[in-house]
Amino acid sequence: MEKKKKIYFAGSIRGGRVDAKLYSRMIAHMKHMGHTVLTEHVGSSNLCLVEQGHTDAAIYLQDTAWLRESDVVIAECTCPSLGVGYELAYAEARNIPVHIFYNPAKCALSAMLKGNEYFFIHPYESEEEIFTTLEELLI
Ligand code: 6K6
Repeated sequence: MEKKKKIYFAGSIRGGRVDAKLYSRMIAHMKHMGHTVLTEHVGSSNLCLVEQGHTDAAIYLQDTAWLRESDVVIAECTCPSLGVGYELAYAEARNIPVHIFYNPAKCALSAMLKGNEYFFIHPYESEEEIFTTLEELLI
């Protein structure tokens, strides 16, 4: 029987919000599959308003707790982000599986991710490919 997963979705926030709508569609797709996405706010369109209520220390404590609780990390890394890079290394140190999506037409993924055999790397050309891959790996 299919196991519903707790997913930590990682995507750029202070690194830039150019792909925020894509994050939101990826999160909606994973929820539609019946999984729990612990970090839905990463796809939120009015982040500035929401961000005001949280201290950085509270964000760090909450996110690292969610990472430890997660079954898998799904990251969209086309827009580079220090926070996402940190989260990926944090997950690796705790043996949590990490899947990284990026569009090679728009960015050159860091060698620190691409060169690390621990990470499952998924280059894509179209958004449809992302959804197909998510369905294959989240069964
Ligand atoms: C609340 C709601 C939306 O935004 C907030 C406050 N900010 C953050 N809240 C939760 N997680 C955050 C916040 N800022 C960064 N992160 C985490 O770091 C997310 O899990 C992202 O995957 C990652 C983004 O890092 P930066 O360096 O691009 O900000």
